[in-house]
Amino acid sequence: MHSINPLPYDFNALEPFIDAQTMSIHHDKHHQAYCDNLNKALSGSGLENENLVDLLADLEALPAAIQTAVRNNGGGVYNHNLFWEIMSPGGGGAPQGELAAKIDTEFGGFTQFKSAFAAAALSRFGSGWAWLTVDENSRLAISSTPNQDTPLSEGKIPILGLDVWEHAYYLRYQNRRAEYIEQWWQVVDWEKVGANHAAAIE
Ligand code: MN3
Repeated sequence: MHSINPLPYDFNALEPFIDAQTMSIHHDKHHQAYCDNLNKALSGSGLENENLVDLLADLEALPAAIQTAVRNNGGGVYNHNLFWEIMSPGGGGAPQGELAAKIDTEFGGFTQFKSAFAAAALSRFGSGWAWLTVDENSRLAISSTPNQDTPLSEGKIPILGLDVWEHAYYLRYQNRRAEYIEQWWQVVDWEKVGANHAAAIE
């Protein structure tokens, strides 16, 4: 049985950038529903206790009948676990150390990185995610996926992700996705993203 990680802070901890009601519905209803549906899909498959990362990394190895359900709901479980962790009430600021140096080298600076990431998040049509990933050669890349697709299924490790489904921002920002993205930087926990980066390049 899979379960979702508890939020590492209170529902209202990311106010005013992300409101408490959005966090509550997003974590307790949306995220929990992905998990319930993942468990339902895996039930009876013999894969109930497989590691989620392993399942998502090789979707084509799964029985055809559950591929789509695992892709959507397993992705939903994994993506949101990451999302809660890379935010914090003490977030904002800029990356430090090795990750900062790499962002400078690969994107030309933190400002340029943020613009490119925001463009990926803004141009995702409909529901999906924007990502900062690490590939097998330890290189960083910005990308975007539809629905709950995860970079794990493309052989990349996500270290930062932004949920741009309307359920992530509609109560506070309505149709103003650009404003949500701009405000979201204030809650990004760069220390955690740096730790994700360090783990990904090990
Ligand atoms: Mn979501």
